Amino acid sequence: MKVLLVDDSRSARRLIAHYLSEMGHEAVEADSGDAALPLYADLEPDLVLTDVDMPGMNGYALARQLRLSDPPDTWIPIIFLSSRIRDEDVSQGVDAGGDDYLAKPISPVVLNAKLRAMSRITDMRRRLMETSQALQAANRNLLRMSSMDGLTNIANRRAFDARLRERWQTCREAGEPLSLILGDIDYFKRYNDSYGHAEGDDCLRDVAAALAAATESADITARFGGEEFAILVNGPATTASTLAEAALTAVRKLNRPHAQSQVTDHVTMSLGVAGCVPSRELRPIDLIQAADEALYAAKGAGRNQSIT
Ligand code: GH3
Ligand code: MG
Ligand code: MG
Ligand code: MG
Repeated sequence: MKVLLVDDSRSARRLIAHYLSEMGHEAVEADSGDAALPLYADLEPDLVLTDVDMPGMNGYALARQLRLSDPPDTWIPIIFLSSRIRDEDVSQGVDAGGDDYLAKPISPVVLNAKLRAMSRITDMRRRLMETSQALQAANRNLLRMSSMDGLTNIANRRAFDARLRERWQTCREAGEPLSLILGDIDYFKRYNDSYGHAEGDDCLRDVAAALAAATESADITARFGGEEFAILVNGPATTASTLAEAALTAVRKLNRPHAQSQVTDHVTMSLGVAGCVPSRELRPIDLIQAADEALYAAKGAGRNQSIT
């Protein structure tokens, strides 16, 4: 262990430093509380051994300062050394942030035992912190994954539904318009039939990436279902229409062959756009239904287009 040893008495420091090095620990010495503070910050010791009675900042004040300077989830053991150990001293030492009290003159056997006890706790703490950090990272990862579509790597239906509820509420309170684009790939069943399901998956990934890139200004672009996509837009239907045209163009520009399509010989998409100002009389499902009706109309009007 790296031990910060604070004592105004040079002879006391020498003796304890000698004990510490015999026990295989590294001692860094400070002759006052004021000298100890910057050392503590620089060295990041594993443990602090401090005298109580010192000119200037005494051991208790030092302990309080150290605890204040520590980030919330760190804990470096502080052990007081004093020839004066009354019950109140021990109590005061603990209140100042200390963990134990050792009587001077120091017994090397007791000192060694206390250091072993403290290092047992710090080791356990370190392991717990590592486990907790690993769990937090895993949790963040799970959270991210639970809102992402596994095939296309864009937002999934769950994330879309949650976002729609959020935006609906906010727009309703602010009296602002909210719009939705629903898109569906044209003749995708035929695509699967002629190119195979794996190629179909690849097509979905390409279309999703093209849509996401073309609709970066949207609130969220998500895979809504099999080969259907939903794009939520903060603004009126006219804004969403412009974005839908951009999405349409982006999919066309993929130039992905689709020999069995009845529209062109490349993969295309149909889009339906709807907008509203959310109110008490309306529900999010009404916006979805309106966009779905527009999409149905786009399909009926020959596909490869967007209808508002
Ligand atoms: P329309 O132009 O009217 O939309 O015709 P369509 O063939 O695209 O419509 P339909 O809903 O009949 O077919 C959708 C197809 O999408 C059927 C299904 O096999 C396919 N599909 C849905 N999810 C996936 C997927 O994850 N991967 C692949 N490869 N195909 C999928
Ligand atoms: Mg002293
Ligand atoms: Mg469909
Ligand atoms: Mg389709």
